[in-house]
Amino acid sequence: MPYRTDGRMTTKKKQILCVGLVCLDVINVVDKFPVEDTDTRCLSQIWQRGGNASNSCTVLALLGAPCGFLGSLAPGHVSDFITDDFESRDINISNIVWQQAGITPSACCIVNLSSGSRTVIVSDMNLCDVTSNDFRKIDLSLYQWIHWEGRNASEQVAMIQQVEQYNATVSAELRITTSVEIEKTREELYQLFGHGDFVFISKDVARHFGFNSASEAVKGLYNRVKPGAYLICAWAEQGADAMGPDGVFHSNAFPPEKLVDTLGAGDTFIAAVLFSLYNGKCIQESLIFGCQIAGRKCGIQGYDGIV
Ligand SMILES: Nc1ncnc2c1ncn2[C@@H]1O[C@H](COP(=O)(O)OP(=O)(O)OP(=O)(O)O)[C@@H](O)[C@H]1O
Ligand SMILES: *[C@@H]1O[C@H](CO)[C@@H](O)[C@H](O)[C@H]1NC(C)=O
Ligand SMILES: *[C@@H]1O[C@H](CO)[C@@H](O)[C@H](O)[C@H]1NC(C)=O
Ligand SMILES: *[C@@H]1O[C@H](CO)[C@@H](O)[C@H](O)[C@H]1NC(C)=O
Ligand SMILES: *[C@@H]1O[C@H](CO)[C@@H](O)[C@H](O)[C@H]1NC(C)=O
Ligand SMILES: CC(=O)N[C@H]1CO[C@H](CO)[C@@H](O)[C@@H]1O
Repeated sequence: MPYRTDGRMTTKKKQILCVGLVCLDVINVVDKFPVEDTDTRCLSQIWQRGGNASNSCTVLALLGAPCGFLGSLAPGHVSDFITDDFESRDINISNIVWQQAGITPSACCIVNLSSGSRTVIVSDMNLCDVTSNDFRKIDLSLYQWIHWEGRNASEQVAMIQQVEQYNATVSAELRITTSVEIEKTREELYQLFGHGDFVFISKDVARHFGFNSASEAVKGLYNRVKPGAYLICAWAEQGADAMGPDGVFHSNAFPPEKLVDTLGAGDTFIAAVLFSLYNGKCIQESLIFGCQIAGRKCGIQGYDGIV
């Protein structure tokens, strides 16, 4: 690979595409939870582009990877804010699917600074997800890696199968690596275990299957992934574990001096692991990098400052 001495590539690397949800998060920080039917002054109120795949794109872009987002939006003020924010971070949104019906999802979040509790109200998400037909329009030759946030799983499996077919028609170095995240404990999502070269699961999913640590979970669920794949599970302050054909791996967490904001720590972890693997690093090194960047994120508000 033609690296320059400053570590940058002389030839443009292909993009990483993240497929999933984008929404608006309106975050209100208060020093104590408001009483119903009263006016309260908040400590801060910020609009933030949210959604798991969307957050992972932010982190990939900050780390310096060319990346794109694929998801649905409905035209309007909320989507204007969202597309401006994507563009300000150099995230390629040329594949966004504009839906005629439904509204762009948004969430109103009240953070009680005294207790750290988060109360979230989510708007009715009647917006259609991206389908495998939408995916068919994408020029796969632009991508080196595609990541799916598990949502409309049967459609997503059909997308991954398109990638498989594409892989079969190109030479080895042009093939696309795939990864999936199974975050919610929904039966439908579990079909995603069998797809993807890298499968990320959450604590919730691990617990749902009766496992009480990341290491138990990756060992116990490894029989569900496809041959040769890696299964990865993050576990907040306990770090993260992985299992692959070459064994089991662990990284401790890297706690910040002061916990400031853990919202999106999981998305940061996934993005940092992908970034490291995308750059040819091994799984052990990538787990450590993921925990380092995610730990740094927990010490700051939002994402600016993780690199
Ligand atoms: N309290 C913490 N201290 C240190 N590191 C943390 C902490 N919480 C999360 N991390 C880091 O973030 C990674 C991802 O953690 P995990 O997915 O469990 O976070 P989460 O709290 O569920 O985040 P999210 O808000 O995205 O759901 C962990 O592997 C760890 O490296
Ligand atoms: C963004 O992605 C599209 C394909 O969806 C591609 O044609 C375009 O060149 C990309 N833009 C940049 C700046 O890389
Ligand atoms: C907010 O935090 C305060 C202080 O810890 C606590 O007394 C209160 O119950 C919390 N309110 C909610 C709704 O979590
Ligand atoms: C998920 O895909 C199915 C088709 O497989 C479709 O009927 C359904 O409406 C989709 N759900 C969403 C939320 O888009
Ligand atoms: C595409 O090819 C890569 C490289 O051989 C392989 O790792 C991956 O599993 C393939 N992806 C799919 C979806 O078949
Ligand atoms: C919209 C959505 O599914 N958001 C989820 C992103 O991931 C975190 C945990 O990592 C969940 O708590 C969110 O609900």
